[in-house]
Amino acid sequence: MQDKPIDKQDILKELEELHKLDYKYSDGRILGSMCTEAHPFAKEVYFKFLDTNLGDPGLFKGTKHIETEVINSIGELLSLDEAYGNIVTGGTEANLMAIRAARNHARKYKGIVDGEIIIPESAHFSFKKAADMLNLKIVEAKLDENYKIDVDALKDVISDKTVAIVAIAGTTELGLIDPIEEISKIAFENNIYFHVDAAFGGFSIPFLRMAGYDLPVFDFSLPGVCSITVDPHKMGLAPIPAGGIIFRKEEYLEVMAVDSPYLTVKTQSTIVGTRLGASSAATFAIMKYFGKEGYCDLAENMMKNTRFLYEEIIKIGYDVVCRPELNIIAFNHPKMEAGLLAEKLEKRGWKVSVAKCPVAIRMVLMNHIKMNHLKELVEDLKEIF
Ligand code: 0PR
Repeated sequence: MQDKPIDKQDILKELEELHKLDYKYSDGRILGSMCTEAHPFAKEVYFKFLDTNLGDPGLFKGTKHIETEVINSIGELLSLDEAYGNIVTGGTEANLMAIRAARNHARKYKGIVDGEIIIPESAHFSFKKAADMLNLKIVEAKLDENYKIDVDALKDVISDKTVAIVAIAGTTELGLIDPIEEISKIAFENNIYFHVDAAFGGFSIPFLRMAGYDLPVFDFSLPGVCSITVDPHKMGLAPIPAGGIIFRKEEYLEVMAVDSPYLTVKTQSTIVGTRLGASSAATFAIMKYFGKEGYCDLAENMMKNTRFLYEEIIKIGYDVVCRPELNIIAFNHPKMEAGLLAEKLEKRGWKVSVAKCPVAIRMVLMNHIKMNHLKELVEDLKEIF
C-alpha cells in the first residue's frame, strides 16, 4: 500500500483498465458459465443492504426476516411447507452445510464415526472439498449409459458407514437429473440422509414443470429427501454470491449448532460467521419481481434456445452426448478432439468448457445468450466443421 491517499478518479481509472480484461456476459460469448448477469433491480437492492450482517441477526432483525422469507419461498417451490436453511455464498457452501448436517446427525443418532458419503461420478467437486474438511470417505456411485446414477450400483455401495447419499438435479457437465424418486425410496427405507444438489436445476426445473415440461420430481414431496441445494446466483438471476440450502427439519440445523455466547443469538449453524444480508435481500427482491410467471418465461426461453442450438448442431453433423434435459448441451466433432475444437472456438471468441465425463464441448445457455449470438455461433460451428 502506498503512503498517501490517492484521488478517487485515479483509482477508478486503474480499476476500469483492469476490469476491461474481464469477459462480459452481455457480449454473448461466455458459454461455459452457470452464472450470468444479475438483474439490475437485484443489484440495486443488493447495494442498499451491503452493510447488513446476518451473522448477528439480533442487530439486523429486518434482514433476518428477509432471509427467513426467502427460505420459505424457495421451500414452497420445492414442496415444503416449513423450510429451514440459509442463503449462503453458493453451491459449495450449501453442499458443505448439507454434508455437515448429515455427518453430525449420523454421529449423534447412529454413532457413526468414520463416515462415508455416496456421490455420483457426475457430482460437483464441492463434495470432494466437503469430504476432505469433514473427514469423510467418498464412495462413488457408477453412472448408467445415460450418465445418470445407476440405482443398482448405488444399492451395492451402501454400508453401515454411509452418512449421506447425494444425487444431482441438473449435473454440472450435462445438466441431467438423476433418478431421484427411486433413490429417495432407497434412502428412506435404509434411514440414510439424502441430499439433492439442485444448485443449477433448482431455479428452473420447478418452473419448467409448471410450464408443462416432462421433467421428474426431485423435491421434498419425495419423503427421503432431507436437504436441497438451490442457487439463486445461477438460474435465479441474483447477484453473486447467493447459494441456498434448504433443510426438511430444524434438527439438521440443530446438529450443527455451536454456541455463540456474545452474539444476539446464542447458537450458530452456518459455516460463515459474519455474512452478507445483501444476498438475501437481492434474492427476495428478484423472486418477488419475477414471480412464478417471470421465472417460467425465463426458463422456457433458455430451453427454446437450447433446442434451437441442439437441432442446428445435429444438422451440421456434430455428435451430441445426450438430449438436453436442461439448458446445457454437450457435443463432439466426429473426427476432431474436444480440446482442439475448444481451441478453434476460442480463437473465434467463444468461451466454452470441456466436460470430462464424457469428454465433450459443453455449452451452458444462460440468460445472456440470445438468439443472435446463437446464430453467429452456428455459422462458426459450420465453418469449423
Ligand atoms: N453444485 C453444482 C451442481 C454445480 O454445478 C456447482 C457449480 C456447485 C454445486 C458449486 O456452486 P458454487 O460454484 O456456487 O459454489 N457449478 C459451476 C462449475 O463449477 C460453477 C461455475 C459458475 C463455473 C460460473 C464457472 C463459471 O464461470 O462449473
